[in-house]
Amino acid sequence: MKKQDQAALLRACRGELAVFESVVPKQLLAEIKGKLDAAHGATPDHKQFFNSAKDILHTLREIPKFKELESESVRLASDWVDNTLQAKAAMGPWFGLRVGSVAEHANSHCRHYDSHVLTFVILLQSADDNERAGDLIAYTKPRGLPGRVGNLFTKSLQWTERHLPLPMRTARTQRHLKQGLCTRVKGKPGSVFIFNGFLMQHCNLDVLNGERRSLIVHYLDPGLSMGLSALNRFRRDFAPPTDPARPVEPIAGMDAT
Ligand SMILES: O=C(O)CCC(=O)C(=O)O
Ligand SMILES: [Fe+2]
Repeated sequence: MKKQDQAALLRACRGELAVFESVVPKQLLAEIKGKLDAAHGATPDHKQFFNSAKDILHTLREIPKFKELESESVRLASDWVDNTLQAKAAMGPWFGLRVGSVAEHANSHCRHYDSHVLTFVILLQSADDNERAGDLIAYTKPRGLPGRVGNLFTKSLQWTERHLPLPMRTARTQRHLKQGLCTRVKGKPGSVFIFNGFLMQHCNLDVLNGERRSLIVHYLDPGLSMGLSALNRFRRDFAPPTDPARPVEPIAGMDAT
């Protein structure tokens, strides 16, 4: 791996955002889109669509650059857990497809920390509008290490914010952008964003037109959220409301294609 990529991954472990452009080739993006469109149309609950996450992850692992980024960041993030949290973390990965659209405002401008130490966001498709395209908003200053109680307290505050009306959540994001507290990460389809979501607060803009699709992969859950993570994630993005289980794949399968 290139020195500069490794340095970016190391900084990501400490709470910065690492962006890798053009990881997924255009041709493959088009193939994935074709499959996802068909899966989306298959049933009204879009179950087949959401169940495609695992296949997509496996397809991405056939890209040498993706595989390298995945194994190196998992290695570095595991070291970070050992040295900094001094806790045992469940490896995962947990994965799911996230869709941002004009019909999905409940998930927009919802600031949060992930319960996991390592998050991959693979942008599969951008929304049409330039201004309100569901872009990732990344807060620039990582938080200090919270204890279990502090973590739960923050989570419940953020949970409360989710229930504020969208205009209030939007105004807050706009204010924070103006104050330079966060940055807007546009990315293009094929970009991969890697970060320590346990330290780096983030959210997404709303979408005015079209659909933004991302594959989210979380690794390393130190168990500091006492099950709230499962609830959050389930409600937020990880499955259609009828599906109670989040997809889990053992780490032993990581290199399997
Ligand atoms: O789709 C994205 O850009 C990020 C989604 C996210 O933060 C999450 O699912 O935890
Ligand atoms: Fe997140």
